[in-house]
Amino acid sequence: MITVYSPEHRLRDARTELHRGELVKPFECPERAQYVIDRVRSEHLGQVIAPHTFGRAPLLRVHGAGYVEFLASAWVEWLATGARCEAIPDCWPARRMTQRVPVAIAGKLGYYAMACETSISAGTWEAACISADVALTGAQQLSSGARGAFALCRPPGHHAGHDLYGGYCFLNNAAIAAQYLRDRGAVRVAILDVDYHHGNGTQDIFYDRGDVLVASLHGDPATTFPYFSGYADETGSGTGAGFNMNLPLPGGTGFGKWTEALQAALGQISSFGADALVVSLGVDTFVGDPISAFTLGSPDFGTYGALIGQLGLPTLFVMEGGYAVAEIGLNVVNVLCGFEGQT
Ligand code: SP5
Ligand code: ZN
Repeated sequence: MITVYSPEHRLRDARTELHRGELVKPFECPERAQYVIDRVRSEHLGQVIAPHTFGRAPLLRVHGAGYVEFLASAWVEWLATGARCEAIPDCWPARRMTQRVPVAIAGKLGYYAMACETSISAGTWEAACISADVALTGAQQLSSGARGAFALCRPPGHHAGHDLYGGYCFLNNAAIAAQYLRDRGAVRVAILDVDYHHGNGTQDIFYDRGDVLVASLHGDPATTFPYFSGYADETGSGTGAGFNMNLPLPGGTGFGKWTEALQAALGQISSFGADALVVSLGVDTFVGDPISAFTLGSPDFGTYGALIGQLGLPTLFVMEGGYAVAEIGLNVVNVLCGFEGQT
């Protein structure tokens, strides 16, 4: 399987993440992608290629123009205020307040943020664009007939909505890739999100659409980030009614119960009649993950990769979360090898 990778993911290297009231070194760090690419190479998964440059048009197919402008200029506008540290919002459009977009950068941060653990730093926008290019180059591989491809995206994307950033995400790489596949002739595309956290951004982008099925397995939002999205009764609206599937699971969920939920999602994807599958591949379901609460073991990742492979669909794997850094490469490559039938 071809892997798409750019070392320029390192441009996203924030110093701060708000965690339990403290500013700590971010869990979503450059070492993550380094461990994954090292494992891809040591296991001889296949060729590693650099991304092509697609520009803004494919981003604007799923994100708002004002939001993209905001991301592109946020760091420069933040520095111009005299700020000396990274950009973190401190005021939000909460219940009964106006949803007008402020002019000042401090206000825009609150308007566009769905969570404030994610600091905006020098190079964040450049890295986010390259990460989207990685996903798009992977999608292009499927359009050219590949059965599988791996987009080693960093920063991740599934928490980024139409006009929302947060959860370490800025541009929704999986959504951008799925829309690209639609625009290149796929009639129906399914997105399977196996990251520990609910893919609220992906759900947001496709919630009223029947041409892209979104199915997500995740920690119960009653107790788990992103808290305000991911309940089972969120099933889609309008022409999208019935095309959003949430499978929230309790803390402590192990591979048995997790696999039952996966089978339900795979059944839905199968009856949907997808032409292509995009997998939002977060491996923060791993037992050793520092911010998550499922208990999958490393061999389980290979087992479920094989189950995904049994769908027989052209499949693009898009890297999302996973913060047990030393094991991230093993767990990701296990999924990909399982998919290819090499366990
Ligand atoms: C892409 C992705 O996986 N994003 C995750 C963003 C999670 N950010 C907030 C995490 C809050 C963690 N709470 C820690 C509880 C520790 N027991
Ligand atoms: Zn996650």
